[in-house]
Order: sequence, then C-alpha cells, then structure tokens
Amino acid sequence: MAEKIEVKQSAQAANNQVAAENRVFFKEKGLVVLNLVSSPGSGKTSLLEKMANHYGKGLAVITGDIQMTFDADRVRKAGSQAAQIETHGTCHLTAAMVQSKFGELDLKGVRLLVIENIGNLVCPSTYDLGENLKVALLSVTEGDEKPMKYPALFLRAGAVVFTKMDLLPHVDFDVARAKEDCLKLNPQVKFFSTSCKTGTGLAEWFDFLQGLQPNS
Ligand SMILES: Nc1nc2c(ncn2[C@@H]2O[C@H](COP(=O)(O)OP(=O)(O)OP(=O)(O)O)[C@@H](O)[C@H]2O)c(=O)[nH]1
Ligand SMILES: [Mg+2]
Repeated sequence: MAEKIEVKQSAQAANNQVAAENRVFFKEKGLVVLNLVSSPGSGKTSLLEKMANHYGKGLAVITGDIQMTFDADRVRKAGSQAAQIETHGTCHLTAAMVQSKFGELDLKGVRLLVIENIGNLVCPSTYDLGENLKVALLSVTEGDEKPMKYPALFLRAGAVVFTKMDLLPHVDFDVARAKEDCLKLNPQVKFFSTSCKTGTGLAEWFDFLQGLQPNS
C-alpha cells in the first residue's frame, strides 16, 4: 500500500514539473487556457463547437479521448484548429500529453486554448495541465448530487457549467441544490447554465471568457 501511494505521488510530482513548463509556454504565447472536465457525453465538444463558431481562428483546441479523432474533427468543422490526443486506455490527460501537441498548433492570433479532457469525473481532476482554469461541466441529466459524490473535481473547478438546460423540464435536477453543494466545496466558483440546442447561456459564457486574462 505504502509503495502504491509513493508511486502515485511521484507520478504527480513529475506531472507538476511538466505542467509548470506548459504554464511558461502559455504565458509566453499570451494564452488563456481552460481544462474542460466532465463525465462522458455531458457536452464538452458541443460547447466547443459553439465556441469555435464564435471565436473561429482565435480559438485552438486540444481534444483528449481514449481513441478516435471525432472530437477534433467536429471542432475543425465548426471553425477552429484542433489537435487530438488518443491515450489508448489512460483515463486522464497528463501535462506531457498536452505538451506533445504544441507543435501541431499554429498559435499566431490565438487568444484562447481549450483542452478537452477525457470524459471522466474522477481521474482528470488532480492532474494539472498548466491551465489557467479548470472548468467542470455537469449536464442536468446526470443528477444534482454529483458535486458531493465527486468532490475532487468540484473543489478545483473555478467554473461550473450546467449543460443541456433545454432538458431541465424533463428531469429532476435541482440547480439550486447543485449550486449550493458546489459553493460548499469552492466558495469562489462561478456558474453558467447553457444549452447548445437553444443557445441559452452562451452569451454569458462568452462574456466570462472575454474577461479572463493570461497568467501574469
Ligand atoms: N439536448 C441537448 N443535448 C446536448 C446538448 N449538448 C450536447 N448534447 C448532446 O449530448 C451528446 C454528447 O455530447 P458531446 O458534446 O459529444 O459530449 P462530450 O462531453 O464531448 O462527450 P465525450 O467527449 O465522449 O466525453 C450528443 O448527442 C449531443 O448532441 C444540449 O445542450 N442539449
Ligand atoms: Mg467530446
């Protein structure tokens, strides 16, 4: 048991070192960098498609999946450049995986870099990629108890986006309860409620992103 903990700590220490390098790179390039984390299917790529429609060449995306390039293809089709990481089994992105994709991106004129993590509410939570902000997405079909059941993510997320709000009338998701629980874990967290079907909340999300500054 002690050996297992030691190995995990040393993997985290090695990751943190690369994340620090990434942070220097992002600062040099003047980038605001987001790390999107959520369950599979909660709407990360759909939100990125809307952002690609809105920001076009001002946005670059690194998508992470176990396999396939579908998500990067969707982002490109929506108007922004994208590089795909296929982890072939690993359940989270690491800072080194992200770093390995820098050469595939043309960052001239790009202000916002978004990393879509592997769909998983647990493993990606504790891996720093060098981002400015970790963003948790929670779709209303997943259940309002998720922040308390998966605190590792909601403790660290600076913003929580409730997605698929168009489906709210059909499910028992209590937005007030979910917000209250998120605030218990992180009193500074910012909330957004969006629907990629109706466009609800996207203007507020874009306004928020506009106000973010690169790391100083
Ligand atoms: N009704 C509704 N469906 C949505 C919305 N956003 C996404 N979806 C649907 O949810 C499904 C999954 O969306 P994705 O954007 O691929 O989810 P993801 O989080 O990127 O999934 P992974 O990359 O597999 O983790 C798709 O069928 C989308 O059309 C929304 O706002 N409303
Ligand atoms: Mg996706």
